[in-house]
Amino acid sequence: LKQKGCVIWITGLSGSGKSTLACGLSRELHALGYLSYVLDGDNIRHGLNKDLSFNAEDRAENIRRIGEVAKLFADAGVICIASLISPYRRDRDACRCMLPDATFIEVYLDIPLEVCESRDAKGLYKLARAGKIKGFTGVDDPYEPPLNCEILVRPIDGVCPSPVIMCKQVISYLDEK
Ligand code: GGZ
Repeated sequence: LKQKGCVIWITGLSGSGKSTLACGLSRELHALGYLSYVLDGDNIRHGLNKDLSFNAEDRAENIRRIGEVAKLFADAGVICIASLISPYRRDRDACRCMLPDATFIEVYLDIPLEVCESRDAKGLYKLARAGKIKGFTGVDDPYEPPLNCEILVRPIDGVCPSPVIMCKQVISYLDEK
């Protein structure tokens, strides 16, 4: 392999575009000849992590397990893309600490709640507002933004970056490194 393994950790609210970015990045990396693998919180909760709920303790465990698996991929030389809300700073930082220096690249999708909520692809925000889902991140559960992420993705002049622009931003960071 002509690549070094690393973890690209994408954090942000539901509807911020994490899965779309992860998928786009994986395609783009493939086109450039790099091997990557996506670990998506929502998918993994159907298999490996199907025993976990959304309370703080189970979210921490979800993040810990995905961090451990991501580390294995990175050890094997793969660019592992983890996309999960991972709302607690402490849990994300614990994953960072498991990895060699400069191999944990935290990408924060800083997309306003109103925008995420207006997308509401699965109607989950609507259910959360109606009280039918309790403890929904951003509605009645916390989200702690990173203090020192490697890549910050945010609207420019009120315009949210498209998936293609987000992808370019991450790829150009990787290029520089
Ligand atoms: C947040 C929830 C919840 C609650 C179900 N809070 O946008 P989605 O739908 O497709 O992805 C979200 C997914 C979040 O799983 P993660 O593993 O990424 O979360 S964490 O990192 O916090 O463990 C959302 C759906 O599950 N979902 N209930 N209460 N998101």
